[in-house]
Amino acid sequence: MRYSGLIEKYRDRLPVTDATPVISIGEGNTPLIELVNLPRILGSEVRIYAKFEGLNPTGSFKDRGMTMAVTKAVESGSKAIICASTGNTSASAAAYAARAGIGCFVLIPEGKIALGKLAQAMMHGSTVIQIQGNFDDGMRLVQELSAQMPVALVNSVNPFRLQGQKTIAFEVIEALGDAPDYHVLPVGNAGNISAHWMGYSESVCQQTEACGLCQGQCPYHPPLARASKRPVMVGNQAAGSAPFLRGAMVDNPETIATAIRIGHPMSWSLAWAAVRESGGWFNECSDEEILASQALLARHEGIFCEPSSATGFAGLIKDLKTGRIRNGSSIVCTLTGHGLKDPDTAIAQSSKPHVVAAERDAIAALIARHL
Ligand code: AN7
Repeated sequence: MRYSGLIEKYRDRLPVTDATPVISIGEGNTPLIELVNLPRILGSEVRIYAKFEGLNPTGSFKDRGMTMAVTKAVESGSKAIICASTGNTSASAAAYAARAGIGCFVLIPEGKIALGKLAQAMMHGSTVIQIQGNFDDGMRLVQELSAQMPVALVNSVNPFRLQGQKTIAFEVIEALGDAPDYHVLPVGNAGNISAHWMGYSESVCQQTEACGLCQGQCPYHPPLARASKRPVMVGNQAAGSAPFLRGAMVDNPETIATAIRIGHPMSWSLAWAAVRESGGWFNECSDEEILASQALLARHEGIFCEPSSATGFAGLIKDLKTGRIRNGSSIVCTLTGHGLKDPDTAIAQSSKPHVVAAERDAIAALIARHL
């Protein structure tokens, strides 16, 4: 059957009815790519799978939540949506609003969002409002504005966002046949780690101790996703923007990973619950570590994710080095957004192209030097 988006696929586990007007651009169903070179290069005997969310319609995991949030906004009669964003939410909101034929207002921090994301929000026809403030300022403002005006708030404080995003766990379980031992990912506003945990929690058979993998026969077992356990959740933050490591909100977050430049995460309690209940933890990674891990994925696995996405992998490298994640483990790493979103950061850290005459001999000499 033709794949037509995650709401159709998981409608039995999402808050929709037959009358709900589904707004989809074919999101979800992203590949789970086993890393074939980096475990050896890192000297670890583990299986690492990258869930490459950069292959969603607008290039990030935000589409999973946005298909639900915009669907429900349209169902309830909204004619416009609004969000604050570090970039990806605005790109996704703009695209789904365009698809639905409704208005879209996005508040972004001036000068602090990656070029590709700005291009998307503009191209999809949203009203782009650059604020002289950061994401946390924007978040406060859109909460106030949506309470006063007829615009539906589609940030992850909208519960339908997490409902859509939880489907990533269903897909991982289907691909692996069970939950992995560990699931690592970057954390900014903390909606995604909360949604992952929700998805895993809904997939695990409550009767596992009694019946093992019960093949969907017991009433607790969802029909599509079957897991015997939930993974340990590891959340990773940029060091300059790490409220979960500080144990308190951060007022002036800074990091090259602009998508997670967030100091006052909205899903604070849910994220702590995910980490505590799973026996997990948070890591912080420097900007240098983030860029190095982005380059490792690009150069050794052919996977180009954005810096914020690489933060999850940067944290994983630390945990493998310290032995906190043991040999023999299976690990899923969510790569939240595509590297093409942020060409400036990619170009700045790569070696420059060679400029030569358009002559065979000159090029041949260059190739010979690099063979
Ligand atoms: C690539 O777009 O918050 O912890 O406004 O774009 O669920 O916030 C983006 C967040 C990780 C963090 N990776 O996820 C926004 C925004 C990428 C992101 C995160 C974001 P959450």
